[in-house]
Amino acid sequence: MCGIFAYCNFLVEKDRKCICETLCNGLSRLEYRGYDSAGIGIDGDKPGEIVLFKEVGKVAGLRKRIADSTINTSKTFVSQCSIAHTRWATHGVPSVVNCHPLRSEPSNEFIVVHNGIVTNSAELRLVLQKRGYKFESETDTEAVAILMKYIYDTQPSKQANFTDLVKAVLKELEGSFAFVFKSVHYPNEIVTARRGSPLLIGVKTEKKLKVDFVDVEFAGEASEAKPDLLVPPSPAGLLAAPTSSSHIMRSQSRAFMSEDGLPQPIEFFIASDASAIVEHTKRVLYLEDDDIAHIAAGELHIHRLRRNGEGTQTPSQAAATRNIETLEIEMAEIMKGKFDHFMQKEIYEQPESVVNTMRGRVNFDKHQITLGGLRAYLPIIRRGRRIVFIACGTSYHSCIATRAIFEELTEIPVSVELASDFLDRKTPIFRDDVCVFLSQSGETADTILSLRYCLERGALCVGVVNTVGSTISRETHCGVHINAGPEIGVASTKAYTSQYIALLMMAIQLSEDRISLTERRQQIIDGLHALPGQIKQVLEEDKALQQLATSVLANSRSLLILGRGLQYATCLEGALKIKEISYMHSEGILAGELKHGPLALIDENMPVIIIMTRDSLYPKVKSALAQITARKAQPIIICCEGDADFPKDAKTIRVPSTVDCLQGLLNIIPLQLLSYHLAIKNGFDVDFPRNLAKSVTTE
Ligand code: UD2
Ligand code: GLU
Ligand code: MG
Repeated sequence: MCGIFAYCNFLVEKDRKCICETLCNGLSRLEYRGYDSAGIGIDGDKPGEIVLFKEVGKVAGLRKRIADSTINTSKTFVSQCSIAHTRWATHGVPSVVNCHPLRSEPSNEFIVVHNGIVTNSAELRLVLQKRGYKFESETDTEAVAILMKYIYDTQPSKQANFTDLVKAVLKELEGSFAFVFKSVHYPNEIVTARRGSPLLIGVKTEKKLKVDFVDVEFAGEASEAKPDLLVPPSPAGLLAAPTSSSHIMRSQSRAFMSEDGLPQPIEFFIASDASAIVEHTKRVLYLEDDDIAHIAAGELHIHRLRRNGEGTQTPSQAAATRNIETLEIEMAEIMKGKFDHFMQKEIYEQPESVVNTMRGRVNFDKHQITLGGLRAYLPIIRRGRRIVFIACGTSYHSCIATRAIFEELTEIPVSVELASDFLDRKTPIFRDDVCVFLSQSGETADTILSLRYCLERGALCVGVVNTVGSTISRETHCGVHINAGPEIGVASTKAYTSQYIALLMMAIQLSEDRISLTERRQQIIDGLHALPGQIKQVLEEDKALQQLATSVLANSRSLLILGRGLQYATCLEGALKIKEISYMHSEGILAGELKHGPLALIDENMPVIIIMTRDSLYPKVKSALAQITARKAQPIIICCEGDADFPKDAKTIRVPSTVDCLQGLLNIIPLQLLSYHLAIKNGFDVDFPRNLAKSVTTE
C-alpha cells in the first residue's frame, strides 16, 4: 500500500553516499502517500554482506540514522543493487523491527520490501516455525523472506537462479503485493514481482536502447524443457520435499543489447509510483500482474508466473512484450497519478480500497466473515447490554449508516454518539456496555477522550481505525483495521466506505450464530462481492456529475439533501462533503422531518437532491418528492438504473441497485464527486480546505 523504491547500477560507478541518497530521495518522492516508517537495504563492506537501516517516522529520520552510523560512505561500487521502502503498517505496529526491508535471519541472507498484504502469512509462519525458523517481526512480509530462505535451503542442488526462487515463493502466496527481493546469494541481482499492486521500472542509459520493448519470457515456451522447479505446485508445495533441480536459462533481451554486442553501462530504478523515477529517467516500463522482473548484469528479463494461457489473463498481461514508455507528465502531476487532487484520487481508489478492507476476511464462497481482531471477543460483545458507537464527522456518519443493520442482525440495542457531545453529557456507561470507537487516523482527540472515559468505567472498548499503531488502535481492547491505505485528502472519502464495510462485517460476524439470519447474511455477502464493480460503474458517471455541478448547482447558495432510513447517513455525509470543500451551505434532511420545519425552505430556487433508491421506505420518500415538487422545487433524484417513476423533467443520477444495507455505499459516491466538482468550479483547494485539518487532534 505504501512505497517501494530500488536502485541498480551496472558499470556506472557510484559511491555509497550517492547510493544512499538516491534511495532516500526516492523514498522522499513517495512521502506524499503517507507512511509510518522507512528503511533501506544496501551492500556491506565485505562480499556477501547486506546492511539494513530502518527508522520509524519520516525519511529525514532515516537519513539521520544513516549519517550517524559508522558505515564507510566513500566505498565505491561499479555495480550494485539496493532496495528501499516506506511502510504503511497493516500487520504489526510501526516499529524498527517491523519496518522493511524484512529479512531471513541470520545475516540478512534474503531481504524483501513489500507493498500490500499477504493474507496467508499466518499459515506460512506456522509451517516455517515448525521447521525451526525464527521470526523477529509481526509483519506478514517476514514470512515471505523466510519462506524464500526455506526454499533455498531445501533445494537439493543449490542451483536455482534467483527468478526460479521467487517463482517458487510466489506460488505459495495469497493476497496482493508488490515485492523487491535482494539476496547475498545473488550479488548485484534483483527480482521484483507484482500482483494487484503497481510497480514500474525506469531505465537509464547513455546510448539509445536498441528497441523500445522487453520480451516476456513465458514459462514453458522459451524455457521449454524446464521442469516445474524447486517445489511441486501448491498447496502441497511447502510441505512436500523439493524434487527437481533447475538449470539456468537465459535468453538475450533485445532491448538491452548494445550495437557492438558489448555490455553497456545502465541504471535501473524500480518504484511503486512514477514520482520516484521521473527525476532519473523518463523511459519506464510498467509491470503487469504476475510479471516477475529480473535485473542482473545490466539486463532486464521479464518472466511470467503462470504459463501463457493458464488461468485468466488480460490481453495486456498475455502480450509477449512490455513496452518501454516515455513519461511525459510533469512531476507535480505524477504525484497524484492521473488525478488533479488527492481527494479525487481517493474517490477513484474506492473499487480497490473496499476490496482491501474485505481482503482475507470475507469468504465469498462459504459466505463467511472472519475479523481476526474480534474473534476472541465475540461472546463478550454478544452478551453486552447495548452497543454504543462513538465518533466524529464522517466516522460518525458511517455509524449512522450501519446502525439499522447492526440492530437487525444482532438484536442488540445500538446508540450512536458524537464524541464531543458524549463527553459533554457525561453519558452513563457501565461494565456490560460495548463501546465502539471510529476514527480514520485513530488520533481524533474527542474520540480518544471518550475512549479513556469508557475504559475507566469498565466497558469493552472496540476500535475501528485505518491507522495501525495509532492511539485508538493501541488503547482499545480489540478492534478492526479498515486497511483502506493512507488517506491524504482532508475530506474523507475512501475511509467512509471502508468504515461502513468494516462495521457491516462486524454485524454479520456477530450474528453468525443465528441460523434464522443465514439467508440475509448470504444476500449481503453476495452484495459485497459485486460492490467493487458497481462502484466502478458509478464512477463512470463522473462527466455527467461534473456537468450537473457546474451548470445547475454551482451558483446556488444552499443545497438540501433529502432521504430516509438507511439513506439518512448518505444525506448527512453528502452534505458534510459539500460544506467541507465547496464551502456551500448544505444540509442532510431526514425526509420524515420535512413537514416539521424544513419544508419552509423549499421554493423554486432551492436545489434539493433526493435519494430514492429502492428499499422498503420507497413509497414514503415518494410522498416527500411530491411535497417538494408541489412547492415548485427542482429536485435532482438519485435513483436506481431503470427506474422511471418520476416527473418527466426531473434530473436523475443513476446508480446500480444492490442490497438495501449496501445501497448507501453506492449512493454516496455521486455526492463525493459532486462536492469535488463544485469546489473545483468555485476555485477552492480541494485537498486543503480552509480552516480544516486532516486529523483533529485537539478537543
Ligand atoms: C491480524 C494482524 C496481522 C495478522 C493477521 C493474521 C495486525 C495489524 N494485524 O489482521 O498481523 O496476524 O491478523 O490473520 O497485526 N485492534 C485493536 N483496536 C483497533 C484495531 C485493531 O485493538 O482499533 C487489534 C485487533 O483486536 C487485533 C489487532 O489489533 O488484535 C489487529 O487487528 P486487524 O484488524 O489488523 O486484524 P486482522 O485479523 O485483520
Ligand atoms: N503488510 C506489510 C506490513 O504491514 C506491508 C505494508 C505496506 O504496504 O507498507 O508490513
Ligand atoms: Mg475527518
